[in-house]
Amino acid sequence: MIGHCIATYRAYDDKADFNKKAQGIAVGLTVGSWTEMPEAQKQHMEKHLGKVVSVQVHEPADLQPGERYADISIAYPDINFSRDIPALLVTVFGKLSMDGKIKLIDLEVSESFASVFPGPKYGLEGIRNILGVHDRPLLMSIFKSVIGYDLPNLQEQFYRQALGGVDLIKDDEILFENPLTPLEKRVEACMEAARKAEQATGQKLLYATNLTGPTSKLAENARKAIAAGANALLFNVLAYGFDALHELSSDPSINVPIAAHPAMAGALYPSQHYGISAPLLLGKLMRLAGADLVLFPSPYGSVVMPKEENLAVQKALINDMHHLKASFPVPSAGIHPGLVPLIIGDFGLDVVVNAGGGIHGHPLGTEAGGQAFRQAITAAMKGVSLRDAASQPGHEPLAAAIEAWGVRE
Ligand code: 1AE
Repeated sequence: MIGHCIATYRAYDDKADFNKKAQGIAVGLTVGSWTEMPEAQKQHMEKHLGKVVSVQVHEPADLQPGERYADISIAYPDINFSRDIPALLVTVFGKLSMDGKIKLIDLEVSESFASVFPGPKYGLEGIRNILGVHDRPLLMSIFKSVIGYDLPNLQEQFYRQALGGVDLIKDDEILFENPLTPLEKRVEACMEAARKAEQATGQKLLYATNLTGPTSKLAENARKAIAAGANALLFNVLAYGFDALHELSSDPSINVPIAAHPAMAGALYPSQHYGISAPLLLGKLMRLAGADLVLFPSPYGSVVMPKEENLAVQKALINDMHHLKASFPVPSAGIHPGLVPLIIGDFGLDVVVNAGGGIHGHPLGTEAGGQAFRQAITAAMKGVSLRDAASQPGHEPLAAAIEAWGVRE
């Protein structure tokens, strides 16, 4: 029996016959034409023919112009494409992505297609195991404004972040190979700071160094970083394509967690009418390609995503999906301690709270920035209001953060 991958689209049109449109997609993206095909050829081509699974037209009585749409699901036979994400995406949304108001909203890949993807090597549980932290959300901080920094300054910024009690530190995604802080030297300097901080905090730490360079050098650069001591990687997945992540994550010698950065995602998911939905782009596809952690905007910070969509990304990362481990959700951008109760309320404990400006911009400094987040996490987990927690002795970092950024109810 042939497996199928099912693609679901939302197509907008005020007048179209959506059943006809669905049939056109199913045939057009597989065998090309059907009715004109000679009977003998039809028998041979049947196994390649896409099938319309469902067409649900949204057409309430009070419909306004521009609001009529249909959700169309098409099953594509697996034998039409090789088992890689580029082939899958070009089949289901190659030319179609440019053909009117149509957005790819979901993909259900077959067991057989999924079977060639190892997915996240570590995933959510694996990262918790590495860090030895199982009972609270993790805290990640982001290097900020380090272009033009030399190694001692970078190391100092790393150390200050680490002393604040963060579990992960990621490079800024715009830090590329450069003469002042080249990859291997950067890793050595930061891991030395991580060891020093561990002596003070007793806390393990993952440093996700930015894996950059031409595609042909990515694996080599990842191995160099790991040989220099890197214990995690940051990767700008969408600038390279999902297949590049798949190559890295399925390489046995790249044996550290990979954090997927969403740079460029805004060119693809936010439109109502075009592109690829956030839960598919930043959820399912990132996970299938092997991201251990996935960053994406939250409903609350400086770059926002509607809450419903945000929670759908989270579900795509953690709900059952074939044999794939769950990826760690990392809602990000403009996060400060006053948002922590909302984030934990939405995501539960299996979330990485991630901040750059919300740590480095703390009025008492970077170290206090991390401490304020840890205090906010502890208070939110106990159900204590942040303002009450901030009034307790030793909670000056949280009090100063609230003074600076407030608490979002
Ligand atoms: C959605 C990605 C967020 C990110 O990479 C980043 O650098 C955030 O920085 P802050 O927390 O907004 O300063």
